Amino acid sequence: MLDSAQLQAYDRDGYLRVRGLFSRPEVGVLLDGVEHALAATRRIGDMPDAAGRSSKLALWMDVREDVFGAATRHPRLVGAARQLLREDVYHWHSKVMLKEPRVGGAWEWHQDYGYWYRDGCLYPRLVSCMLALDPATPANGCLQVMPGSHLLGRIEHGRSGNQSGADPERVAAAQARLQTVHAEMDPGDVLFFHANTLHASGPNASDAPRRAYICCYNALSNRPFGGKGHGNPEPIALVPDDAILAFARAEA
Ligand SMILES: O=C(O)CCC(=O)C(=O)O
Repeated sequence: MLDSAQLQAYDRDGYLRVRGLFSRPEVGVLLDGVEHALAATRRIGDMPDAAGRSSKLALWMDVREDVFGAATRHPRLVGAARQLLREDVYHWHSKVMLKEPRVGGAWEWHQDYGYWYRDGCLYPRLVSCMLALDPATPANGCLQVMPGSHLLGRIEHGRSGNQSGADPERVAAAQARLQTVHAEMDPGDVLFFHANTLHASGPNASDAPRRAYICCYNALSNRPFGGKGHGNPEPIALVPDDAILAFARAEA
């Protein structure tokens, strides 16, 4: 359960980092899923950055009976998303970001609502929950956020490499007035951020991967018009608190 100081911080800043929301053993089980099951069960795509560097990710909209489905339906994520959006939520989509050592590319400054507006969501009433699977630092391209940028409203987005980037003139003006914060994270930390929060990340210049699971939830009242959008706009059936650990592979 988030407390009122955390809710206030999220409302003010447009993001909230919760340390150690998931344990190291839970992160270990998720990483095992990334290393041993992801490539076989999900399509891994590439959205090169403006410099042509590879930004690999797997993105899906369904919820399966696997370790990622357990994370999607986990009470610690769904409960926080419900609190932050002040209503019930549904699964919009999930991603595993695979920022590979030395070659993993950047993500340009953008708002997620820059994408999701086009999917028919009338309101930016979605939240992204970024669960760190590796330590995330400036050296390996941790997420950067501009506190308070969620109050700017939706900014026009255009193509930037294979990605969708916010209007660079507006981004520069916002940078001149707002701080840029490097959201450093340890494995198990979760960064919750608003759909209009400006965020970006640099390339991975280190020798270690920077992987993260990002689950996005939409408010149930904000289902897109015109039959568009992602996910299935139905309430989520929660899993028990130990559901991720239940996917631990037996020791060989
Ligand atoms: O993984 C990252 O560094 C960027 C993620 C991101 O920008 C997003 O999911 O919208």
